[in-house]
Amino acid sequence: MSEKKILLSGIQPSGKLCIGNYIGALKNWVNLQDEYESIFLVVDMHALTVKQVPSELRQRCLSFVAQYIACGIDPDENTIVIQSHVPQHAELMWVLNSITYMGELNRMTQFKDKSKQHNKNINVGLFSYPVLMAADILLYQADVVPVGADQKQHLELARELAHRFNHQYSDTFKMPEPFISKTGGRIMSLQDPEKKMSKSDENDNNILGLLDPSDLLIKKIKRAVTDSGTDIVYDQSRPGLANLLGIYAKLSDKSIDKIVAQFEGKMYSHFKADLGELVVETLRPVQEKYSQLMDDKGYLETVLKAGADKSFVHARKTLSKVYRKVGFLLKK
Ligand code: ATP
Ligand code: LTN
Repeated sequence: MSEKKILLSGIQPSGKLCIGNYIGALKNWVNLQDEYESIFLVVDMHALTVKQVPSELRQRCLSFVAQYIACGIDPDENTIVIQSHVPQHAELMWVLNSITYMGELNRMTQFKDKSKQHNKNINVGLFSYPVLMAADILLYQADVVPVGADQKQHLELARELAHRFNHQYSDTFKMPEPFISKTGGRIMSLQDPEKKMSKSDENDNNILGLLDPSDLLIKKIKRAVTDSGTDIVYDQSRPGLANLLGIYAKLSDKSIDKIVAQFEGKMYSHFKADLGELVVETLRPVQEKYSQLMDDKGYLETVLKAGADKSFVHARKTLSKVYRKVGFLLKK
């Protein structure tokens, strides 16, 4: 194994990847990938917690892999893996289920939100979702986990379970650290800037999709909710404008102050037109690379085969240690 620390993160193949996922997660993955031994998951088992059309789920998994690579993840230097290809995720989850309290899962805000959103399908998977996420992380002894701010509570549970297991048996799991950007950790919906931008949002006008055509991206930004003010300043009580400024800052790598100075005396329409251009220019190379990759499914399958083989080695090692510690009789 290399000397580098381990980075691990994942995204559910539900909905369509959006600029929130890009800024909150993918962009950080790309920036950090060389510093760590990195594992990027497509968490298809998590996606099952809300209703999926099987053929679409299958296609979306491959499409997400292509989008990871198109955004700049280097599959030769890092591991890209589909969660269901490595059975140890589910196996470790079962062990962790037995040291997780109902009360801990009941407090999870994502569970509360998703239960409201899918009130006809509040299944056990939705409830124990954070335990599977803890298994993803602990299975690979991850040191750092780059995610958006909405995942902070889940990360805290993963740390708590690592600590609990280590204390109850003996030192087994590394303590994972969250990596959440101070700005851009929570990109908000375009039409409803009080709620987070979410790739499964039913209203497509709320999100900027990574694969949306340029004219649609520009149109959505033009129509994004702002307020009746005229000056371009950063003010949390003006959430629509603050969100657009945040997106501008993250994509241009400029500070908010610098952007505010740049647009002093200009109108919203001017700022939105510039932001539209910035988003389109950022996504153009991603979309080009994506089309090339989707024309070569054989290549994507090779990446996934290598990813599964490599992950399996890490996963088997941790799981057999866990099975031994909890007292399972080992198969000879
Ligand atoms: P869904 O709507 O399908 O539940 P989602 O958009 O919330 O999905 P996830 O798969 O839950 O996306 O998250 C993938 C990654 O993107 C996570 O690291 C998450 O924290 C990050 N992320 C999701 N939404 C945002 C957002 N609005 N701002 C910043 N980061 C985000
Ligand atoms: N729950 C995460 C996705 C996820 C994840 C992980 C993120 C599943 N397993 C492991 C980091 C590490 C979400 O973004 N909804």
